[in-house]
Amino acid sequence: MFFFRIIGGMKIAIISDIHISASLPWTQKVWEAFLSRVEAEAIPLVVIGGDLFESIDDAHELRGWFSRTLEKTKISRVLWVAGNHDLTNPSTGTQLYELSDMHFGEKVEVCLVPDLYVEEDVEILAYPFPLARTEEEGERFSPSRLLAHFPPPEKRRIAVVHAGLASWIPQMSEEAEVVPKAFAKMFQCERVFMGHIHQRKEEGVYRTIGSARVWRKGEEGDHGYLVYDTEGHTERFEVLPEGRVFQEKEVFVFYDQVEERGTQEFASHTWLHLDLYGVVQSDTQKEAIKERFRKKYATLAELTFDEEGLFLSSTLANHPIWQVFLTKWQKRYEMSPEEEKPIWLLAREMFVKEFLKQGGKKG
Ligand SMILES: [Mn+2]
Repeated sequence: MFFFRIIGGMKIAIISDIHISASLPWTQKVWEAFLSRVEAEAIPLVVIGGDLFESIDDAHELRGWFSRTLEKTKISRVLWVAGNHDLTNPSTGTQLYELSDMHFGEKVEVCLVPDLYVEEDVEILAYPFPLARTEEEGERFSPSRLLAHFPPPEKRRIAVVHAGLASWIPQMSEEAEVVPKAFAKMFQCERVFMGHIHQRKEEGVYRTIGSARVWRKGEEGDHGYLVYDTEGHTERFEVLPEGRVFQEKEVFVFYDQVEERGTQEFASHTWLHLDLYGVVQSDTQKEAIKERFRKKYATLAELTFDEEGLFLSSTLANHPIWQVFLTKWQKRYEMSPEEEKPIWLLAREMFVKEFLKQGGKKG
């Protein structure tokens, strides 16, 4: 006997904090890579947990491209819960457009104020970034006021919000940009997916989606999106390699010598940040060292430097401690047998590091 099993439930792809920027074409590729994966899995619904764009200006400039990327796919709907970057331009502080005036194609629904979306087998409570210019606007985001607006759930309810959770932020009153810890209970949500926080966390029914791509220095770990299954009430994380991986590494520089510890093998999607510290003879020498690294890591997605710990020898060479140490060190190093040389190199590095930490000032 054969049974025809009707597979219930549906999958929802939840992505957040992509920060697509017109000036960074690779960020547009992250979105395109995401869409092709979602389509390959035949997921019909995409929910964006905010900060789809880096700013409202990027949203304005890229809206045509954005709607075209969706037209080509079989994805039927995109629910976009607005984030602070979508609504404003945080870097300039000025704003020429309103998100509500823009169109992103037939498939996209932009959610600007808290709302409830009832799907076939799940309810999605969308809570965008609580941008309020007036007290009246603020009221629309007040969780206690909102309670009266939403009927009790008739099916499993989840939430997608662009805000932090009060309990994650020490000494924070439960105000703007933050939802109270009781949010899930108040609205009877069985899962709350949160954008805005660029790392992945889990606390009770709360999950952060994490940034879909490395947005700034220090965003370590994998970047990607979640696939939520309404039937099993489970979610899984999918890595988006195009969203890059951030790696940071210290490199000791002593004139034209560089000492790089740890791995020198990186995936091509890596953003490698090198912390250069030590001494160089001149700015020309510094540039030459950076150029060497640029060649060495030419295949990586991005290479950046921190040079704050890299000093010109002229600023240190006249210091008596520096002179004593280095003259003696040079002699000992040259006299020492080969197998002891690494120890001497380490001693020099430790001295330079300690000396530079004090700015070469203390006697
Ligand atoms: Mn963000």
